[in-house]
Amino acid sequence: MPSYKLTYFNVTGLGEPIRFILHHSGIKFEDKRLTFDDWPQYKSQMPLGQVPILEIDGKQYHQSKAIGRLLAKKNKLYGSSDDEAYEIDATIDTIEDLRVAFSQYHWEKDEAQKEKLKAAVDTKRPEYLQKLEEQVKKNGGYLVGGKLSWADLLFGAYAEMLSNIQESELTKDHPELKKLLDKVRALPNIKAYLAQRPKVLM
Ligand SMILES: N[C@@H](CCC(=O)N[C@@H](CS)C(=O)NCC(=O)O)C(=O)O
Repeated sequence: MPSYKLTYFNVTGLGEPIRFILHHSGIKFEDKRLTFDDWPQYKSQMPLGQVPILEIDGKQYHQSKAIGRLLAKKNKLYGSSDDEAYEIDATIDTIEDLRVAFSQYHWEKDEAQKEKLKAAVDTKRPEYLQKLEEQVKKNGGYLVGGKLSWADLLFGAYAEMLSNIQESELTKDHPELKKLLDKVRALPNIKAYLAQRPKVLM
């Protein structure tokens, strides 16, 4: 049995979809959560000086989406055909674009620039969520192919942070996405993980 270790911060950002895939797939792993104070001593050990990093039997894997794809392929969460895999990739890119817009807004310190970034989020959010809403409606309650894929898990993992940033539930105006989110959070291993997860910083 390979050994898995995920190193990331105690937040629900780029590492959280990886945690969701590992938990959902029943893979035991060490969930190492660095503090921001500890980070300087770890940075130089990481490829590109960033996290998340997944280690499988001591080999380091970097880049969160590449790690997600690798795990999704190994655990049948990457569709049933090349076309479905493409749909999953495109959906993940769409959700990631939205996450980046939220994140840029959230971390911006300059007030004038922050206003501009908020306007960008306010334009992008309804457009992107509506597209995803229609996708879920068309795909029998999932984002792609009528069954669970890592696109659903990534959406479920990011929704909490995006809701925290906008200070209201991300899916409040999108009933299909809300149902999807509830479904992901009710998956037995995800539910158990969320129930015992340490209190996250965001
Ligand atoms: N493209 C990379 C981005 C990784 C990234 O931006 N990681 C941030 C945390 S979310 C980080 O390590 N920040 C600390 C630093 O750059 O010193 C990925 O998807 O893994």
